[in-house]
Amino acid sequence: MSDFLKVSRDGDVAIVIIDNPPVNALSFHVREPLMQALVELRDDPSVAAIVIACAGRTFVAGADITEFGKPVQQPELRAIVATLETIAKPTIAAIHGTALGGGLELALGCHFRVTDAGAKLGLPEVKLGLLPGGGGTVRLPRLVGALKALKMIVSGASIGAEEAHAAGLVDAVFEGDLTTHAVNFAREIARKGGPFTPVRDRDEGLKTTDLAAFDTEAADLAKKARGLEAPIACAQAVRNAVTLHFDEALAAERALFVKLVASDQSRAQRHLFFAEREAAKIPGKDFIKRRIARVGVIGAGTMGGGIAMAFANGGYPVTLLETSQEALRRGLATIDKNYAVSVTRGSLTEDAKRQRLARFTGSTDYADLADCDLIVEAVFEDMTVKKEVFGRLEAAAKPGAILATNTSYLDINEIAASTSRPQDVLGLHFFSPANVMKLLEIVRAEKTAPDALAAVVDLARRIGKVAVVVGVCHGFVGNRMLAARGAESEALLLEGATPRQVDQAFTDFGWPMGPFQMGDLAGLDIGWRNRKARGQTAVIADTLCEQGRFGQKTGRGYYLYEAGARTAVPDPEVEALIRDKAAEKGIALRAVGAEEIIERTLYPLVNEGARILEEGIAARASDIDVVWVNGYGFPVGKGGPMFWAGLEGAAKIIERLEYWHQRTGRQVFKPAPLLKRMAETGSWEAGE
Ligand code: T1G
Repeated sequence: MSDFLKVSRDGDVAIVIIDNPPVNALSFHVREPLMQALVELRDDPSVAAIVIACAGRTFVAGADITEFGKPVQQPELRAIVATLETIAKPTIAAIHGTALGGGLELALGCHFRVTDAGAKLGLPEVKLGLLPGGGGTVRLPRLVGALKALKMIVSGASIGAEEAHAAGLVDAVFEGDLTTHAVNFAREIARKGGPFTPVRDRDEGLKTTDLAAFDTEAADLAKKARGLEAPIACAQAVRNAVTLHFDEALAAERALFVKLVASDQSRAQRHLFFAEREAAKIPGKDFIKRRIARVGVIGAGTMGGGIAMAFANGGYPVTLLETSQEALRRGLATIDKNYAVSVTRGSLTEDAKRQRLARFTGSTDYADLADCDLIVEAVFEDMTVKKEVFGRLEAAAKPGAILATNTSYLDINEIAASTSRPQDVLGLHFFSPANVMKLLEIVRAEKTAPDALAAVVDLARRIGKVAVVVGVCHGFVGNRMLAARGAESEALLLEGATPRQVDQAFTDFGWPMGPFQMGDLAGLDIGWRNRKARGQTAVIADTLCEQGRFGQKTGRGYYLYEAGARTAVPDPEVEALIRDKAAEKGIALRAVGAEEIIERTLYPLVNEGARILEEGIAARASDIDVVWVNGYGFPVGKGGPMFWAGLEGAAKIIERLEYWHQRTGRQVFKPAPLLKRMAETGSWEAGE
């Protein structure tokens, strides 16, 4: 036996319990005793059936991701599954919590799978830049059919117990004590007698395959891969399950897995998996997090309404405060409409909509915030207005309530200092639409209390947000770096790049869209208002706004948008405007290539990230990657700007930054000292 695996007996049924907290990953110290136990139980004539279950909160959540990139230690999962399929007596996987990746593949090595009602099953390897490497691509289609397997494996999405049962992946779903049910199921199966067919020899799911329909679906999925290799490999492996003999398909899966696991894309996506979890950890001693049971939101506009929905969607009662009944009515009507759209789209049931709406209480009286544990203001982005709100808040909010501002740019230390309770003040920078976007920048002000910070970090995870703790500076991490990325936008246009060429360079890099298309989507008037407030100008963007060209919402911005459509069509008028402005400035137009576009946008992005790290605004380089992947669409296959800098080569980035700095004199190109140290040490961590 081992500390990570126990075998017990219930009569002639053997029960193998894996116990490897926190998620029962199939680490080497689990695989070794598991293999040994399976061989012994297989050869033990007193054992009529074998149940594999897990202790703790979940069934096996996959291979141990921390082992990738290190020498493989036998036995591998594949060998364990192959051994399982040499067992003639019935083998049953008893699944609670999640059976993911290698965990589901282990279960697919069993003759039967039984679950409790809350179980979720999936093969999410594609999210790590991988494919199921333990036989999942060849066994899953045999049970659920090639098309469903294709969708599950390429999306990495899990399915619930009932859906899995209906699809033939699960043989029974039990209420109550799962292990007891599993043992009874095993005993009954054994009593009825075999032979028991291993999944590898079952093909009911393959017989119904329409290969043409499969290829059509696979082609559609490939279009969404945006340069990622894993989704393509996943589809190929599932297709092999249909067209090749089992062993050939299994060997092909292995070859594809070995290639992917060594790829930069998978290293990048595995980096992000752990980076997201690190970002939510607050250094320092353990403290008792403040309790948050009820949330108040001030302002029911676009941001306030979205923030209120984010909390209601996470199960929290929300008091939504506005200045008038009419403003409150409008805000609540928008929320109701948003939920109605989700119901129409099928992503929300009517019942869930009712439950969520029931969590809202509207008010125009600050006194109604007195029972809130967290209050988030999302009022007009103006310091005077914010201070007025906090002045009223500190009187209305109960002692210990956390007072959060959703400001994107304003100085939160100044807001906190305007109150008598700065220890309760912090920033919750949501990204619009706040009920959809995953990223939440949690801004720690100078005097923010650790127990308040820990409470909102914990709350963020509970409402499905990806939390990153950042420090106070103009634009915090994301928007400050966004400014650096866009600093050369106008210069690139005036020197000869068209909006389409710049955007194409970005989409070829793997971004969902480029900066000009993004500007048209968000609305060019937002940036215009910010520039005017700060006394800044941008000759092309300002001129477009002066002409009422705000982007999609006005049908034209940098691009033209046919009535109501979202397709960006290059606009000759804009290109003529750019040429005219360049001529006015005496700038000779020239061809600007994609490489130059990337050097003048993404290298400054990395450089500003290095400055942010130097200043301690972000605690880790990986936190910056989490911000950019979850808040701005940085391609996951490149791991975020700071991880990508390692792939690109810090020395090369410095060399090009120095070239552009010398050529333009602009500060955005002046290499940060930490970037130079990264080039020397290969690490962003100070002192490494
Ligand atoms: N390996 C190693 N550590 C893991 C892990 C894993 N598979 N899954 C989670 N952890 C750690 C995680 O880093 C965190 O550590 C702690 O467990 C709690 O996780 C051969 C090749 C299961 C839904 O992709 O989706 O199998 O921060 O904070 O929110 O074909 O963890 O506490 O130190 O996420 O309750 C495929 C990944 C692997 C599933 C639970 N499996 N995990 O969520 O907790 S590749 C996956 C998750 C594979 C085979 C292939 C989630 C969860 P720490 P958590 P959670």
